[in-house]
Amino acid sequence: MTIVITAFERSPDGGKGLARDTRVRWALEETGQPYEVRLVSFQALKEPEHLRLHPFGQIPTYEEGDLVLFETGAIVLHLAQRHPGLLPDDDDARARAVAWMFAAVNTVEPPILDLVIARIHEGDKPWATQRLPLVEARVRQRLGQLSARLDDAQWLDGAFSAGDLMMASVLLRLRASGILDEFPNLAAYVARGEARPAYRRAFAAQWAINAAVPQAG
Ligand code: GTB
Repeated sequence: MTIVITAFERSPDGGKGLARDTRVRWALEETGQPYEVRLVSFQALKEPEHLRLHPFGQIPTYEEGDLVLFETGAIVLHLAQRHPGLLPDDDDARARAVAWMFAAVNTVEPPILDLVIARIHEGDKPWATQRLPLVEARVRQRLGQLSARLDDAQWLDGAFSAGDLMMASVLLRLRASGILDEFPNLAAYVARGEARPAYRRAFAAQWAINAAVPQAG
């Protein structure tokens, strides 16, 4: 059954791999699943045809026969449960890998998204200079905790898992801020993720779409 995902027709990041289809592509590559991509414009995201797939009018979506999924955590978990490569065999280790997936999207990603909002979308507000340090402090607190847990390990809990895939994907969004580099073990962790052949294929696939399209101002 052909797997079809959706991605931005024109990603605002110009192909830096920061839009969330990249993590789904990465999981598809890690698990060796061929897939097709349907490109969607910002306008089409909010039209009924897309809203039937994604109630919030976003990318990515995932279609596999009659199964339609949204939310990257759920899509990556689905792939990891159905195919070898992203979850350990041992039940307890599997549960811990899933816990790291949730930690990525539920504990680490929110302050990072706050920072993106504070810098990009609220940067011109009169209160932005007061809020930004508070938001940055919350990001640093989470990264400090994660950095302490990772210590000098390669991955968060033994072998590379869907938990690492999600965590590295979430942390990637921070690189432009410079904050990731304040935590050398986390910067190296993300770089290890990016060096994986599956990530490189995923990145190249989205780059091929976005780098070919002239970006708006
Ligand atoms: N929780 C959902 C998930 O994990 O699947 C969040 C999905 C989501 O935020 N999708 C975004 C979207 O469709 C794209 S990834 N936004 C359009 C809309 O809401 O109307 C977020 C994103 C967008 C752009 C960049 N960038 O340019 O760097 C990075 C990330």
